[in-house]
Amino acid sequence: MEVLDVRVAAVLRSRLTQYARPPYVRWPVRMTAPVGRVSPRCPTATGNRGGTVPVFASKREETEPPCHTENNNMEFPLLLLLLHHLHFALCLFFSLFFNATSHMLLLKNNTSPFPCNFLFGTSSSSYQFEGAFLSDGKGLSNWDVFTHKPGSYTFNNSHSSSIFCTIMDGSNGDIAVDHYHRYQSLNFRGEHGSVWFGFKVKLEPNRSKKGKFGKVNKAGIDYYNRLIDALLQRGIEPFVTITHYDIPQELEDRYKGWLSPKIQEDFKYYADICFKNFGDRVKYWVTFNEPNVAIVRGYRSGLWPPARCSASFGNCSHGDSETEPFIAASNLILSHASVVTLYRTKYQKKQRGRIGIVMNAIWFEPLSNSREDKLAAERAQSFFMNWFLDPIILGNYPEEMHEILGPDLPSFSRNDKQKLKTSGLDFIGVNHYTSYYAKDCIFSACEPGKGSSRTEGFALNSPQINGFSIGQPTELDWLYVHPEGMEKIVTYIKNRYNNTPMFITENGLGTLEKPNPTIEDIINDVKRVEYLSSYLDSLATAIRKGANVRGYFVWSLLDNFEWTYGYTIRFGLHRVDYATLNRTRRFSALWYKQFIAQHTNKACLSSS
Ligand code: PNW
Repeated sequence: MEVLDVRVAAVLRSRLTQYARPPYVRWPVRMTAPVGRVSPRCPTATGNRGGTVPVFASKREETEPPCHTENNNMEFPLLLLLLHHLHFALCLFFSLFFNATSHMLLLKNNTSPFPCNFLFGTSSSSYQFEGAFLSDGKGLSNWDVFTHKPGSYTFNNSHSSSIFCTIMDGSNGDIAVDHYHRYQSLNFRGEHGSVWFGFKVKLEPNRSKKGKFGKVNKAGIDYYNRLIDALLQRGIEPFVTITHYDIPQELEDRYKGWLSPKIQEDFKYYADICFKNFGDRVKYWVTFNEPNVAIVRGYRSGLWPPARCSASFGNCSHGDSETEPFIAASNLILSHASVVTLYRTKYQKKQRGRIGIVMNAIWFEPLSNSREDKLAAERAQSFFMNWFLDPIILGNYPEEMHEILGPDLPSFSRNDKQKLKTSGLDFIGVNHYTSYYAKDCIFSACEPGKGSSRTEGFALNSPQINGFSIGQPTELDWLYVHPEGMEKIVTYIKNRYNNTPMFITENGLGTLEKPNPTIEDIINDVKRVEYLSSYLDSLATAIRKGANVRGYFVWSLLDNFEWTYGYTIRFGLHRVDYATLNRTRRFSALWYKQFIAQHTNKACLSSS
C-alpha cells in the first residue's frame, strides 16, 4: 500500500495581482504497518513505548503521548480576557499605524516596488503540517521512520523516565497540526483574517509500493484534487513542491535512496502522476525544496535521515561525509533534469505551467576585506547553493568544486550534460532567512570542525566568528537578523544566473514560547513583524535595482513541526495550541494582510 501525499502551499490571486504560497507533494510511500497496529515510536531508556495509533487523531492527546508534551493553559477569566483584548487592540492599532507609516517609504510616488502579478503568500510542507501519518493507506516516509528512531536527544517524559530521540522534544509529525483533516474547515479569507492562505494536503494517489513498483492511491489523488479545487475557488494559486525533504522509506530500504541512480526513474514516475492529475490546475511546480540542506544533513552531518556520516562529522553508524553528499546530489540533480524534461516534452505546452527548484540561500559575507576571505565567501556559496544551481542552469559544477574535490566530485556523462542543457528551469525558488560570515581556511589556520573541511570548500561559515556577529541573534542558533542579506543574495543570483525569474519561497522568523503564555505573549509577535518588514524592504530595493522577483511567501502560515527542533520553535503567522490544535491569529497575520493590500499595485488594477 502506498501513499502519495501532497503539500500544497496556497497563493492568493486577486483579480490582477496574484498572491502565492507553495504546496508540496509527498511521493508514494509503502505502508509497512497496518493502521491501528503498534507503530514505531521513539523508545524510552527501558524499552519501546510503541502505542496504538488511531486511524487518525484530531487531537494530539488522542495518541499515546509520544515524545511530545505541551500543555498551554489558555483559560482566562472573562474580564481579564477582555482587558487583554483591549490592550492588544490598542497595541495593534499603534503598531499597524507605525508600520503603515514605515511602509509608505516603500511606496515611492504611490507605486509599489512589487510588479503587477507579484504573488504574495505563505508556505507550508506536508510532513510539517499534515499529520494523519497512517490514514487512508498512507505509507511510511523516511521522516516517519527517522522520528521514531532512538537518537541522541534526551528528555524526561511525563512518567519521569528518560527518552532518547532524534528530535529535540522527542516529537514527530504523526499528527503535526492535523492539516490533513482541518483544511476544509478553514475559511481562507474570513476566519483568519488572512488575505492569503496556505494549507497542506495529503494525497494518497499512489497506493502500491514505492514509486513505479506500486499502484496509484486513488484516495490520495482525490484528496489533493479537493484541496486544489478548494484553493482555486478561494482565489488562491497552488504553488506545488513535489518533494520537501521526505521520500518513501521503501526507496531507502531498496537501494539507499539518493545514493542510487535508480531513484531518477522513481522520481520521474511520481512526478508524472502529479502532472497528469493536477497539472490542469497547478501552474507552478517545484521539483525539490532545499536539496542543499537535505543532502548536507542527510549525508554529511547525519542529523537528518538517512543519518549517514563519517565519524569526524557526526554520530552515525554508516556513511562517508567526504563522498556520499556529492553522489547523492548528483543523482538528485539528474532527477530534477529528468522531471523537467518530462514536463517540457509531455505537459508544458498544454498545461502552460512553469517548473523550478527551491534552494536554501544564505548570504555569505566575507569576514574581512582580505582577498582570502572574499574568495572564501565565494567558495562557501559554490559549495552550498551553486553546487546545485550551476549544473542545472550553467551545465556543470562550479570550478572551485572541481579544483578542491577532484575525482570525489562525480562527473556528468555527455548524455547527462545534454539532458541538463535541454532541461534547466523556469524559475529559481529562494528560501532566505539569514546571513553568515565566511572565513578563509586555505591560507589561514582554522580550528578543525564545521566549515574547515574540503567538503565545504575550506570556508568556515557561521553567523558568529571571532566574536563578530552578522546580525541580531534570535532564539534559533542558525538564524541571525541581517536584512541586507536579502538584497545581496537576490542580486547575487540575478547576476550569476542571468536574471532568471525568482520567487522568494520562504522567509520568516522562528520564536520560542514562554511556558504558560498569556494571550498577549501568544499574539503580539512584534519581532516577527519587524523581521518580515525589514526583509521585505531589502527585497524591494533589489527589485527596484532590476531583480526579476515574481513572488514572496512567508514561512509559515501556521506553527508546525520544525524538524530537529520539533514543536519548540514557532514560525507561524497563526499560533497553534498543540494541546487542542486550535489556531489563533497573530499580529503578524494582520500586518501581512495589510502589507499585501498596500502593495497590490494600483497601476495593475487600473489597467485591468
Ligand atoms: C527551511 N539554515 O529550512 C525549510 O524549507 C522549512 O521546512 C523549515 O521549516 C524552515 O526553513 C524553517 O527552518 C531551513 O540553516 C533549513 O539557514 C536551514 C536553514 C534555513 C532554513
